[in-house]
Amino acid sequence: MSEPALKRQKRVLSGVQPSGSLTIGNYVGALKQWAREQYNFESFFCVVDLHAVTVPYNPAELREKTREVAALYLACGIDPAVSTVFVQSHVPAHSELAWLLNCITPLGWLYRMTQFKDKAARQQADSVGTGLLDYPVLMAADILLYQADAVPVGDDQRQHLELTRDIAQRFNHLFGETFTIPEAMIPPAGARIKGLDNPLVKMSKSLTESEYHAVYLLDPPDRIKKKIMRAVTDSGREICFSDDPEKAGVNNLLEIYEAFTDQPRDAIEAHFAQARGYGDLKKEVAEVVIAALQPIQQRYRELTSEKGFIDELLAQGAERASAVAEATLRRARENMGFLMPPG
Ligand code: ATP
Ligand code: LTN
Repeated sequence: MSEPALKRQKRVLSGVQPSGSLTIGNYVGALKQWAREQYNFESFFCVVDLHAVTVPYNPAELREKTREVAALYLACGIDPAVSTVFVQSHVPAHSELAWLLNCITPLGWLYRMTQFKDKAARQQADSVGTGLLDYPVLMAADILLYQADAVPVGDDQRQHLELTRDIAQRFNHLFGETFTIPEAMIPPAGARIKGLDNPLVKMSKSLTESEYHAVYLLDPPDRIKKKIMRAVTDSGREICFSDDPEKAGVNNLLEIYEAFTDQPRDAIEAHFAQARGYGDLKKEVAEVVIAALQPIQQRYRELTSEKGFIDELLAQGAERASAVAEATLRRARENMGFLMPPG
């Protein structure tokens, strides 16, 4: 009797762009669930540096932020003995699969992407790079190379995940079963944190001039407090979750509190029912954020004090990631009809 086929553990893959300093939005929308899910899935977490060059950037800053983001993955609880942590550009299969997928992705699918429309609108029309339009195809390559079953991301990435599924299905239909169709894994709380200075827009690490827009993971406690105390709210006093755009500021503070404390909404509303006003809410939100970031910052300092540690870890990660990525790329090339090199 033949052995039953070994069932492989389900996989996740996700990434963050080294396009600025990581915010609490990146933490609760992405990293916090990565750290939790790494024990349930075989996990791959990459620093997506090839994505960060799709808008104007500074090369020295890119290098610095790439290391910083990798160190923050670990500081936020990603265990390199459990998960594979690597830099996207260290695994050339990402760029190569992106080219193959480009050739089966209709342009119309890309022009529809809201992130493209938003980011393109911020630049002079004649200087928007082709890479910005092509961004989601590279993201699809990141995910499909690892045959990921689930992709833990914030709510803003839903559309890109749908596109990844469409591309995978089209490829499988044209060339035979090649890729796993991945699911988005969006956290129940904290998937859509808004700017503190403008609660109608997403909190972003790179698209702002205001120093009161975002709390960064490496902000010292007094800055965190100052930013949260200055968060835009309304002139009312009622502290409850709400979809009303007028109440978006208070709702955002409550969602931050929810994501950091993991408490149910009714318990949070009951807790704040006695508050004297928004000042009390802000003070408590600042306290929970500061308390959660303190150990992350401590660990970040330890990890980065050892020179070369992060680079060494990224080298090992790239090797592990390459083995998986190369196998998928080979299958994709073969199925597409490329003559395989001898040997
Ligand atoms: P940029 O401003 O450079 O476009 P970003 O801050 O949106 O970047 P990304 O690198 O694009 O960050 O995203 C990394 C991860 O963090 C993604 O999973 C994304 O969904 C999540 N994320 C980003 N911003 C938020 C937010 N405000 N709330 C929840 N999740 C977020
Ligand atoms: N587009 C993503 C970043 C990203 C990503 C990925 C996320 C690039 N490749 C693969 C998950 C899986 C964003 O968050 N802006």
